[in-house]
Amino acid sequence: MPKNFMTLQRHIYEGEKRHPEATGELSSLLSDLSLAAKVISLEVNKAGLVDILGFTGDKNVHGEKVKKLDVFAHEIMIKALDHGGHFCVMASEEEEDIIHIPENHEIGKYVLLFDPLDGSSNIDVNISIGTIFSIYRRVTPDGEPGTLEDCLQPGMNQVAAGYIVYGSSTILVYTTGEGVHGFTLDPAFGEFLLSHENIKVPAKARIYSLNEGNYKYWLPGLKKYIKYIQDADNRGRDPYSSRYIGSMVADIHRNLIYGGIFIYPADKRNPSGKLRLMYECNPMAFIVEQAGGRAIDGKRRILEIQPESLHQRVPIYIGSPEAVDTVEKFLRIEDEISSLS
Ligand code: P6P
Repeated sequence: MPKNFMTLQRHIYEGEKRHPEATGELSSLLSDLSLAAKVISLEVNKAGLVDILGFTGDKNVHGEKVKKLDVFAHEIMIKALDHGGHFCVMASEEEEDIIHIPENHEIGKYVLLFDPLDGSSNIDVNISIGTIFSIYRRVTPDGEPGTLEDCLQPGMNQVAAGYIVYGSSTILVYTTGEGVHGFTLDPAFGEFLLSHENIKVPAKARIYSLNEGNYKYWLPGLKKYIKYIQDADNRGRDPYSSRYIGSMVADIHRNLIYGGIFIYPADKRNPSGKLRLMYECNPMAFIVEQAGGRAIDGKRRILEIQPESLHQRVPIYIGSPEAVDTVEKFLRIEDEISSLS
């Protein structure tokens, strides 16, 4: 039996009670999100059993056309969230354009951006994957359908953000700007129970996470930083451990708990990196900052970037504050050197 039987719903509700002006709407929409998470978790965890492969075209044991799991997760998120009257508009990694609320549904005051299943290429080899969500208050007049302007807000405007990691257990981690809290799904009765209260990322990193296969494309500042952290002698302490499973949510979740830095850098091939600002980097940056960490694109705080397009990519260096401070120095020195040449 868990030590304190605090469910996600009760935790959100108690958080809102501390704000007399709260309408309870955020509690309700986060509860709807947790329902979507339970359904996706069920599907992800049985994918290997009922032939739900990573690619379309196959039929499962019921003879139904198999959807890619990320398409399935995308559809579940919309079905669970488009009729609660909370949102005026949505945006998904799986959809090029913004997603309007159906005409016969009430239009709400919030905006939802999400990556329904990040890292889904890992599902066929049983590596943890995740859902990421980011929530804003709308900036256009209430009652009207939401617009792209409602979506393209800087990350500092987020009112809530979170992720669900489908791994050895299913964990939902969220923040509404009052700390970061983690809930583990008890499949026995389908409740998310508080398991990680007020998560704080260790100031010092023990782990560094990036794809070292891209070494030849890295810029000089990053090469020097990685060499520096690998060379333990100059720091009088044990070298870092390298951990990278190619699933952003799982890599950042581990580093959040143990202390570490996750990097998807700008490099010679991808000057804007690979990861998406609106529904990957912004929500993870809000969470990590709320846990005492830092998140930059190499020069700027991720949360201060003014978005230009829905699916824009940004480089990201995120995690333990001391590690991000150090890599920032290496990048800045290199910038200064290259500006002199
Ligand atoms: P690479 C998964 O495809 C993803 O979007 C992130 O979850 C992950 O961190 C990154 O891409 C891995 O990319 O180029 O190292 O395989």
